[in-house]
Amino acid sequence: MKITLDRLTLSFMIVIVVIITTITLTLTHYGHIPKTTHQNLLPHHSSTPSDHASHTNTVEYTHSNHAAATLDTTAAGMTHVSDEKITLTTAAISHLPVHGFTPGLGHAGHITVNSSVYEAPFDLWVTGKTFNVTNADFYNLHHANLFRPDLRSRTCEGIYWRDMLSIGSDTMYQNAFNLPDGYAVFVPAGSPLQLDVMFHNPETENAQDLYNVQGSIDLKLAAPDQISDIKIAEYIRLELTDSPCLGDNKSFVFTVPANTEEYIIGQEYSAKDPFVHTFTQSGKIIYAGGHVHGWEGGQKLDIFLNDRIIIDYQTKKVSDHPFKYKTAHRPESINVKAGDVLRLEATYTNPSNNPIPGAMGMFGMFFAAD
Ligand SMILES: [Cu+2]
Repeated sequence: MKITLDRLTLSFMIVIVVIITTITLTLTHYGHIPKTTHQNLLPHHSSTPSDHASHTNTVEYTHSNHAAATLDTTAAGMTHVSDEKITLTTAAISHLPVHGFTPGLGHAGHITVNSSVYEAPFDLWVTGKTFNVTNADFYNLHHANLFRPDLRSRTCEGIYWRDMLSIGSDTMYQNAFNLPDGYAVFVPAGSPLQLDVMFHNPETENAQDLYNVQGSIDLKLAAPDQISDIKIAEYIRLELTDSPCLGDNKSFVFTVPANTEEYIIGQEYSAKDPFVHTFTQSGKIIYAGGHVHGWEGGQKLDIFLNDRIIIDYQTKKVSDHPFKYKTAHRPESINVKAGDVLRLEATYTNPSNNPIPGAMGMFGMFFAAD
Protein backbone atom coordinates (compact mmCIF):
# COMPACT_ATOMS: atom_id res chain seq x y z
CA MET A 1 0.00 0.00 0.00
CA LYS A 2 2.76 2.32 1.00
CA ILE A 3 4.64 1.65 -2.27
CA THR A 4 1.52 2.52 -4.30
CA LEU A 5 1.12 5.82 -2.49
CA ASP A 6 4.79 6.69 -3.05
CA ARG A 7 4.47 5.94 -6.73
CA LEU A 8 1.39 8.09 -6.98
CA THR A 9 3.17 10.92 -5.19
CA LEU A 10 6.20 10.50 -7.41
CA SER A 11 4.10 10.48 -10.59
CA PHE A 12 2.28 13.60 -9.44
CA MET A 13 5.58 15.38 -8.75
CA ILE A 14 6.97 14.40 -12.14
CA VAL A 15 3.88 15.79 -13.89
CA ILE A 16 4.21 19.08 -11.97
CA VAL A 17 7.92 19.36 -12.78
CA VAL A 18 7.26 18.69 -16.47
CA ILE A 19 4.53 21.37 -16.56
CA ILE A 20 6.69 23.95 -14.80
CA THR A 21 9.68 23.16 -17.01
CA THR A 22 7.55 23.44 -20.16
CA ILE A 23 6.16 26.81 -19.10
CA THR A 24 9.60 28.10 -18.13
CA LEU A 25 11.20 26.99 -21.38
CA THR A 26 8.38 28.52 -23.40
CA LEU A 27 8.63 31.84 -21.59
CA THR A 28 12.38 32.03 -21.91
CA HIS A 29 12.80 30.72 -25.43
CA TYR A 30 13.50 34.00 -27.17
CA GLY A 31 16.84 35.39 -26.21
CA HIS A 32 17.51 38.88 -27.53
CA ILE A 33 14.03 40.10 -28.31
CA PRO A 34 12.32 41.58 -25.30
CA LYS A 35 8.75 40.70 -24.44
CA THR A 36 7.92 44.36 -24.24
CA THR A 37 5.06 45.51 -26.42
CA HIS A 38 3.03 48.66 -26.64
CA GLN A 39 0.56 47.18 -24.20
CA ASN A 40 3.00 47.18 -21.35
CA LEU A 41 4.72 50.44 -22.10
CA LEU A 42 4.32 52.65 -19.17
CA PRO A 43 1.94 55.54 -18.98
CA HIS A 44 3.20 59.00 -18.13
CA HIS A 45 6.07 58.60 -15.90
CA SER A 46 7.86 60.64 -13.36
CA SER A 47 11.58 60.16 -13.21
CA THR A 48 11.70 58.70 -9.75
CA PRO A 49 13.80 55.59 -9.61
CA SER A 50 11.61 52.86 -8.25
CA ASP A 51 8.34 53.63 -9.99
CA HIS A 52 8.12 50.74 -12.34
CA ALA A 53 10.23 47.98 -10.97
CA SER A 54 9.80 44.38 -11.86
CA HIS A 55 6.87 43.82 -14.20
CA THR A 56 8.83 44.35 -17.37
CA ASN A 57 12.02 42.73 -16.15
CA THR A 58 13.00 39.49 -17.72
CA VAL A 59 15.85 37.16 -17.19
CA GLU A 60 16.49 34.80 -20.01
CA TYR A 61 18.32 31.54 -19.86
CA THR A 62 19.68 30.73 -23.23
CA HIS A 63 20.06 27.29 -24.70
CA SER A 64 21.32 24.65 -22.34
CA ASN A 65 21.93 26.79 -19.31
CA HIS A 66 19.34 26.14 -16.68
CA ALA A 67 21.83 26.34 -13.88
CA ALA A 68 21.15 27.98 -10.60
CA ALA A 69 21.21 31.58 -11.83
CA THR A 70 18.65 33.62 -9.98
CA LEU A 71 17.24 37.07 -10.45
CA ASP A 72 16.40 39.94 -8.17
CA THR A 73 14.02 42.28 -9.96
CA THR A 74 13.79 44.80 -7.16
CA ALA A 75 17.17 46.24 -8.10
CA ALA A 76 16.16 47.54 -11.53
CA GLY A 77 15.75 51.25 -11.76
CA MET A 78 16.50 54.52 -13.46
CA THR A 79 18.82 55.24 -10.63
CA HIS A 80 19.95 58.74 -11.27
CA VAL A 81 18.41 61.61 -13.16
CA SER A 82 19.92 65.05 -13.50
CA ASP A 83 20.44 67.61 -16.24
CA GLU A 84 23.84 66.08 -16.99
CA LYS A 85 23.30 62.37 -16.60
CA ILE A 86 20.75 59.57 -16.54
CA THR A 87 21.61 56.09 -15.31
CA LEU A 88 19.60 53.02 -16.24
CA THR A 89 20.25 49.81 -14.32
CA THR A 90 19.22 46.23 -14.98
CA ALA A 91 17.74 43.84 -12.50
CA ALA A 92 20.37 41.92 -10.55
CA ILE A 93 21.41 38.35 -11.15
CA SER A 94 21.61 37.14 -7.56
CA HIS A 95 23.86 34.22 -8.46
CA LEU A 96 25.72 33.73 -11.71
CA PRO A 97 27.53 30.40 -11.50
CA VAL A 98 30.68 29.58 -13.43
CA HIS A 99 29.69 27.60 -16.50
CA GLY A 100 31.70 25.41 -18.78
CA PHE A 101 32.63 26.83 -22.12
CA THR A 102 33.06 24.75 -25.22
CA PRO A 103 33.36 26.41 -28.58
CA GLY A 104 30.50 24.84 -30.44
CA LEU A 105 27.90 25.50 -27.77
CA GLY A 106 27.33 29.09 -28.79
CA HIS A 107 25.77 31.17 -26.07
CA ALA A 108 25.22 28.32 -23.63
CA GLY A 109 25.50 29.61 -20.10
CA HIS A 110 24.88 33.20 -21.05
CA ILE A 111 22.14 35.08 -19.27
CA THR A 112 20.26 38.11 -20.49
CA VAL A 113 18.80 40.52 -17.99
CA ASN A 114 16.80 43.68 -18.67
CA SER A 115 15.99 46.90 -16.94
CA SER A 116 12.42 48.07 -16.62
CA VAL A 117 11.06 50.22 -19.42
CA TYR A 118 11.46 53.90 -18.65
CA GLU A 119 10.18 56.96 -20.41
CA ALA A 120 12.64 59.73 -21.07
CA PRO A 121 11.69 62.35 -18.47
CA PHE A 122 12.59 65.21 -20.82
CA ASP A 123 14.24 65.62 -24.24
CA LEU A 124 17.59 63.84 -24.05
CA TRP A 125 20.58 64.94 -26.13
CA VAL A 126 23.01 62.12 -25.48
CA THR A 127 26.62 63.02 -26.19
CA GLY A 128 28.38 60.14 -24.44
CA LYS A 129 27.85 57.06 -22.36
CA THR A 130 29.50 54.70 -19.93
CA PHE A 131 28.60 51.04 -19.59
CA ASN A 132 29.27 49.56 -16.17
CA VAL A 133 29.08 46.20 -14.47
CA THR A 134 28.61 45.70 -10.75
CA ASN A 135 30.21 42.71 -8.99
CA ALA A 136 31.75 41.30 -12.18
CA ASP A 137 34.68 41.86 -14.53
CA PHE A 138 34.18 43.74 -17.77
CA TYR A 139 34.52 40.57 -19.83
CA ASN A 140 31.54 39.07 -17.97
CA LEU A 141 29.41 41.55 -19.89
CA HIS A 142 28.99 39.80 -23.19
CA HIS A 143 27.06 42.68 -24.72
CA ALA A 144 24.63 45.41 -23.77
CA ASN A 145 22.01 47.29 -25.76
CA LEU A 146 20.05 50.38 -24.91
CA PHE A 147 17.00 50.23 -27.13
CA ARG A 148 13.63 51.76 -27.93
CA PRO A 149 10.90 49.09 -27.84
CA ASP A 150 8.46 51.41 -29.65
CA LEU A 151 10.45 51.77 -32.89
CA ARG A 152 10.96 49.31 -35.70
CA SER A 153 14.37 47.76 -36.14
CA ARG A 154 16.47 49.45 -38.80
CA THR A 155 17.64 46.12 -40.16
CA CYS A 156 14.55 43.90 -39.93
CA GLU A 157 11.07 44.92 -41.02
CA GLY A 158 8.31 44.15 -38.58
CA ILE A 159 10.50 43.78 -35.51
CA TYR A 160 10.07 46.31 -32.74
CA TRP A 161 13.44 46.91 -31.21
CA ARG A 162 15.69 49.74 -32.25
CA ASP A 163 19.11 49.96 -30.69
CA MET A 164 20.15 53.37 -29.50
CA LEU A 165 23.59 52.40 -28.19
CA SER A 166 25.35 49.10 -27.71
CA ILE A 167 28.62 47.60 -26.57
CA GLY A 168 30.27 44.17 -26.78
CA SER A 169 32.58 42.34 -24.44
CA ASP A 170 35.43 43.10 -26.82
CA THR A 171 34.67 46.84 -26.81
CA MET A 172 34.28 47.08 -23.02
CA TYR A 173 38.05 47.70 -22.73
CA GLN A 174 37.02 51.31 -23.21
CA ASN A 175 33.61 51.38 -21.62
CA ALA A 176 33.16 55.15 -21.66
CA PHE A 177 33.02 57.02 -24.92
CA ASN A 178 31.91 60.35 -26.28
CA LEU A 179 30.65 61.34 -29.68
CA PRO A 180 32.75 63.98 -31.42
CA ASP A 181 31.94 67.52 -30.30
CA GLY A 182 28.76 68.96 -31.70
CA TYR A 183 26.85 65.67 -32.10
CA ALA A 184 24.24 63.92 -29.98
CA VAL A 185 21.74 61.09 -30.15
CA PHE A 186 18.29 62.59 -29.63
CA VAL A 187 15.63 60.86 -27.52
CA PRO A 188 12.39 62.86 -27.31
CA ALA A 189 10.67 63.28 -23.95
CA GLY A 190 8.35 60.36 -23.23
CA SER A 191 10.22 57.84 -25.41
CA PRO A 192 10.44 54.40 -23.80
CA LEU A 193 13.97 53.16 -23.13
CA GLN A 194 15.19 49.80 -21.94
CA LEU A 195 18.61 48.34 -21.21
CA ASP A 196 19.36 44.71 -22.02
CA VAL A 197 22.60 43.08 -20.91
CA MET A 198 23.88 39.58 -21.59
CA PHE A 199 26.31 38.24 -18.99
CA HIS A 200 28.45 35.17 -19.03
CA ASN A 201 30.79 33.59 -16.51
CA PRO A 202 32.85 31.10 -18.49
CA GLU A 203 35.13 28.69 -16.71
CA THR A 204 38.75 29.82 -16.53
CA GLU A 205 41.57 29.12 -14.12
CA ASN A 206 40.43 31.75 -11.61
CA ALA A 207 36.74 32.02 -12.40
CA GLN A 208 34.42 32.17 -9.41
CA ASP A 209 30.68 32.25 -8.98
CA LEU A 210 29.39 35.81 -9.09
CA TYR A 211 26.66 37.37 -6.96
CA ASN A 212 24.35 40.36 -7.40
CA VAL A 213 25.58 41.10 -10.90
CA GLN A 214 24.07 44.11 -12.62
CA GLY A 215 24.67 46.16 -15.73
CA SER A 216 24.07 49.86 -16.09
CA ILE A 217 24.51 52.67 -18.54
CA ASP A 218 25.19 56.33 -17.81
CA LEU A 219 23.92 58.62 -20.51
CA LYS A 220 25.84 61.86 -20.62
CA LEU A 221 23.58 64.73 -21.67
CA ALA A 222 24.33 67.97 -23.47
CA ALA A 223 23.90 71.10 -21.42
CA PRO A 224 20.78 73.09 -22.37
CA ASP A 225 22.86 75.99 -23.73
CA GLN A 226 24.65 73.65 -26.21
CA ILE A 227 21.53 72.17 -27.75
CA SER A 228 20.85 74.83 -30.38
CA ASP A 229 24.17 74.03 -32.14
CA ILE A 230 24.00 70.26 -31.90
CA LYS A 231 23.61 67.92 -34.88
CA ILE A 232 21.62 64.71 -34.46
CA ALA A 233 23.49 61.43 -34.86
CA GLU A 234 21.62 58.17 -35.34
CA TYR A 235 22.87 54.81 -34.22
CA ILE A 236 22.73 52.06 -36.83
CA ARG A 237 23.79 48.53 -35.96
CA LEU A 238 24.30 45.79 -38.52
CA GLU A 239 24.79 42.08 -37.91
CA LEU A 240 26.02 39.09 -39.88
CA THR A 241 23.76 36.08 -39.57
CA ASP A 242 22.76 32.85 -41.25
CA SER A 243 19.11 33.42 -40.29
CA PRO A 244 18.14 37.03 -40.93
CA CYS A 245 15.30 38.64 -39.04
CA LEU A 246 13.69 35.60 -37.43
CA GLY A 247 13.13 37.63 -34.30
CA ASP A 248 15.03 35.33 -31.97
CA ASN A 249 18.59 34.62 -30.88
CA LYS A 250 19.47 32.96 -34.18
CA SER A 251 19.02 36.26 -36.00
CA PHE A 252 22.23 37.59 -34.47
CA VAL A 253 24.58 34.67 -34.99
CA PHE A 254 26.04 32.41 -37.62
CA THR A 255 27.78 29.05 -37.67
CA VAL A 256 31.46 28.61 -38.44
CA PRO A 257 31.89 25.15 -39.94
CA ALA A 258 34.30 22.67 -38.35
CA ASN A 259 37.86 22.39 -39.65
CA THR A 260 37.94 25.73 -41.46
CA GLU A 261 41.20 27.63 -41.57
CA GLU A 262 39.59 30.82 -42.82
CA TYR A 263 35.83 31.21 -42.89
CA ILE A 264 34.48 34.44 -44.34
CA ILE A 265 30.81 35.37 -44.05
CA GLY A 266 29.14 38.30 -45.81
CA GLN A 267 30.51 37.93 -49.31
CA GLU A 268 27.12 36.90 -50.60
CA TYR A 269 24.44 39.41 -49.79
CA SER A 270 21.34 41.23 -50.86
CA ALA A 271 20.18 44.72 -49.97
CA LYS A 272 17.68 43.25 -47.46
CA ASP A 273 20.28 41.47 -45.37
CA PRO A 274 20.78 42.92 -41.88
CA PHE A 275 24.50 43.27 -42.55
CA VAL A 276 23.89 45.59 -45.50
CA HIS A 277 22.85 49.22 -45.19
CA THR A 278 21.90 51.56 -48.01
CA PHE A 279 22.10 55.20 -46.99
CA THR A 280 19.01 57.22 -47.88
CA GLN A 281 20.67 60.58 -47.17
CA SER A 282 24.13 61.98 -47.56
CA GLY A 283 26.04 62.62 -44.35
CA LYS A 284 28.92 61.43 -42.23
CA ILE A 285 29.77 58.42 -40.07
CA ILE A 286 31.17 60.11 -36.96
CA TYR A 287 31.84 57.16 -34.63
CA ALA A 288 31.91 53.38 -35.15
CA GLY A 289 32.95 50.08 -33.62
CA GLY A 290 33.00 46.34 -34.32
CA HIS A 291 32.21 43.15 -32.42
CA VAL A 292 33.54 39.65 -33.08
CA HIS A 293 34.14 36.70 -30.76
CA GLY A 294 37.89 36.43 -30.57
CA TRP A 295 37.52 33.70 -27.93
CA GLU A 296 35.68 31.57 -30.50
CA GLY A 297 38.11 32.08 -33.36
CA GLY A 298 36.96 35.51 -34.57
CA GLN A 299 39.81 37.22 -36.42
CA LYS A 300 38.48 40.38 -37.98
CA LEU A 301 35.57 42.38 -39.28
CA ASP A 302 35.85 44.30 -42.53
CA ILE A 303 33.55 47.19 -43.39
CA PHE A 304 32.95 47.91 -47.06
CA LEU A 305 31.49 51.05 -48.59
CA ASN A 306 30.46 50.41 -52.18
CA ASP A 307 32.68 47.31 -52.14
CA ARG A 308 35.81 49.17 -51.00
CA ILE A 309 37.17 48.44 -47.50
CA ILE A 310 36.87 51.51 -45.29
CA ILE A 311 37.49 49.97 -41.86
CA ASP A 312 39.39 46.83 -40.96
CA TYR A 313 38.80 45.77 -37.34
CA GLN A 314 41.29 43.20 -36.08
CA THR A 315 40.31 41.68 -32.77
CA LYS A 316 43.22 41.27 -30.32
CA LYS A 317 43.76 39.44 -27.08
CA VAL A 318 44.12 41.92 -24.22
CA SER A 319 45.99 39.53 -21.87
CA ASP A 320 46.57 35.83 -21.28
CA HIS A 321 42.98 35.60 -20.14
CA PRO A 322 41.11 33.47 -22.69
CA PHE A 323 38.03 35.74 -22.80
CA LYS A 324 39.55 39.22 -22.79
CA TYR A 325 39.62 40.59 -26.31
CA LYS A 326 39.65 44.03 -27.80
CA THR A 327 38.00 45.25 -30.99
CA ALA A 328 38.27 48.96 -31.71
CA HIS A 329 35.61 51.60 -31.44
CA ARG A 330 36.59 55.19 -32.14
CA PRO A 331 35.67 58.48 -33.82
CA GLU A 332 35.54 58.36 -37.62
CA SER A 333 35.00 60.92 -40.34
CA ILE A 334 33.59 59.02 -43.32
CA ASN A 335 31.44 60.90 -45.79
CA VAL A 336 28.67 59.03 -47.55
CA LYS A 337 26.17 59.87 -50.26
CA ALA A 338 22.56 58.79 -50.62
CA GLY A 339 22.57 55.40 -52.31
CA ASP A 340 25.94 54.32 -50.93
CA VAL A 341 25.95 50.72 -49.70
CA LEU A 342 27.77 49.68 -46.54
CA ARG A 343 28.20 46.02 -45.64
CA LEU A 344 30.17 43.70 -43.36
CA GLU A 345 32.38 40.64 -43.72
CA ALA A 346 33.70 38.67 -40.75
CA THR A 347 36.57 36.21 -40.76
CA TYR A 348 36.77 33.30 -38.30
CA THR A 349 39.05 30.34 -37.92
CA ASN A 350 37.85 27.02 -36.49
CA PRO A 351 40.42 24.23 -36.47
CA SER A 352 38.26 22.07 -34.17
CA ASN A 353 36.04 19.20 -35.21
CA ASN A 354 32.91 20.97 -33.95
CA PRO A 355 31.06 23.75 -35.73
CA ILE A 356 30.72 27.04 -33.80
CA PRO A 357 27.03 27.99 -33.99
CA GLY A 358 27.15 31.18 -31.89
CA ALA A 359 29.62 33.31 -33.83
CA MET A 360 28.95 37.01 -34.29
CA GLY A 361 30.04 39.86 -36.52
CA MET A 362 28.48 43.21 -35.70
CA PHE A 363 29.10 46.81 -36.58
CA GLY A 364 27.65 49.87 -34.88
CA MET A 365 27.93 53.36 -36.32
CA PHE A 366 26.71 56.83 -35.49
CA PHE A 367 25.56 58.57 -38.65
CA ALA A 368 24.78 62.26 -38.94
CA ALA A 369 22.79 63.28 -42.02
CA ASP A 370 23.75 66.52 -43.76
CU1 LIG B 1 28.59 38.54 -29.36
